[in-house]
Amino acid sequence: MGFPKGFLWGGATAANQCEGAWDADGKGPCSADFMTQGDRTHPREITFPERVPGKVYPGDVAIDHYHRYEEDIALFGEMGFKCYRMSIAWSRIFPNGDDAEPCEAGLAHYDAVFDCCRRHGIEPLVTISHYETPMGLAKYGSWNNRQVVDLFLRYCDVIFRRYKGKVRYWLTFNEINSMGMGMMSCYMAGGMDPNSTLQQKATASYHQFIASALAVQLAHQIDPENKVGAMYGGIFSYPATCDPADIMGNYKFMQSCFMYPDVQCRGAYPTSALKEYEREGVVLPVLDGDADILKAGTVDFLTYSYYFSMVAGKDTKFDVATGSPVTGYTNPYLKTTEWGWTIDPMGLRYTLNLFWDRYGLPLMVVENGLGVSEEPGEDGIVHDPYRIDYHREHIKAMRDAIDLDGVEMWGYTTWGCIDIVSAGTGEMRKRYGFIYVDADDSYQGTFARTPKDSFWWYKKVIATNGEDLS
Ligand code: BGP
Repeated sequence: MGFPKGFLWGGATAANQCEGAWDADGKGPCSADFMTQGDRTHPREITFPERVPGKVYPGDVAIDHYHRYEEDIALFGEMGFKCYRMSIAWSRIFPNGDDAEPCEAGLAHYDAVFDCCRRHGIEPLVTISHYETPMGLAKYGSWNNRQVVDLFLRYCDVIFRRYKGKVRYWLTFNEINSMGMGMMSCYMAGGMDPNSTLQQKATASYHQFIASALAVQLAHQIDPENKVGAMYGGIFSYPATCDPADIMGNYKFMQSCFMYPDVQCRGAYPTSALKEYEREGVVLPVLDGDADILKAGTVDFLTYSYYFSMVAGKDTKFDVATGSPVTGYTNPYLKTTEWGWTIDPMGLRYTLNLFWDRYGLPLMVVENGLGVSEEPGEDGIVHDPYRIDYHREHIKAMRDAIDLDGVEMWGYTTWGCIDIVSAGTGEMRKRYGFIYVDADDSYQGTFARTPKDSFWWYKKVIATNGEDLS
């Protein structure tokens, strides 16, 4: 009973949100390098192709993980992490995306990071593309252009060979469904023009699916030990009422979101998505042989981020033009965070069941956490019982899914295991970590790392393989 032996407990980050060193050692400009800071009410701005003097670009310094990874990974080791989900910055390996040769300094950096993980007994789980696209690819139209599939595959080929034996778990695209969502999302998901049309976003998604399927095959070919997963950005909704019209409205909304894991897990587009595209006049850029590529490149496991649940119904239209995930309903049964995200541990069990029943693939929750603005107390320590409660309830929900429902789970990596930049707002104040980082919203501070109370709690959870949640 309980979590299986070898369960991958750990935490997660993304290069653009923690590394900083945005132009160090040959790194080229990436999508994140043109995103300013926003806040709860003002979205981040995208200033590509310029960087505007005087604006805060949070990824420039972030938490300086690029230079402090040894200290950070040692702290993860101290917590007993079995797994560290991180991403490689593509623009450290191919600074412009289409360079003739990879950048040795970038490759050597991740060698050192993976070696450091191994020294601490930590299995790296590597996201190949996490909201960080070399902006040298913009001249191709980014993912609108099939050539970018080849450039991505070249990047994969280089990292799969270089890190063979050091990395065994890979995720192709972070929250691949972001491509179909709002303007900022398609920019984040693939360096796309934020004003991209539905046709362009559908084309870009199509190319990412092909790229992902080819990457799965390449990874297996280079090292049969490799396991490659999909990563879905956890949008889930409940029907607003039991009115059949609400049930159908919610179902249609979910169908449009599940198109992404459907393609990656089943190897083909669902008919509902094809019909929707047909109605909208979208034509997918299918080449001969593509159907076989998608079929042969299904993933080994499915991962997702889980922060909140939503409500949808008869008035919900998945706005295909803006792709906005706002459904028009709220859930009176759930409390929300400072940033307005519902807190719904049972929803986690629900979604684990849903995906297990739908695909029968092993699952990992690779992002989950509570973003809070918090300060250390007089003793210099952040006391965060709210974070402990949050994770305790979500861990119980996973345990129920495993014990009571028979769901197969490989692991759980909490989001922002150390405080990092918020992807949505660029704020530092939205903190998820078990480790406090002394940096403010202007990215000033000592950058000292201090364990919060939750650090010691999570350490105990891992040491007891999820038995002791007290
Ligand atoms: C996911 C992203 C992450 C991450 C997280 C939390 O969508 O994959 O990169 O940041 O959300 O969001 P935020 O940072 O906006 O709180």
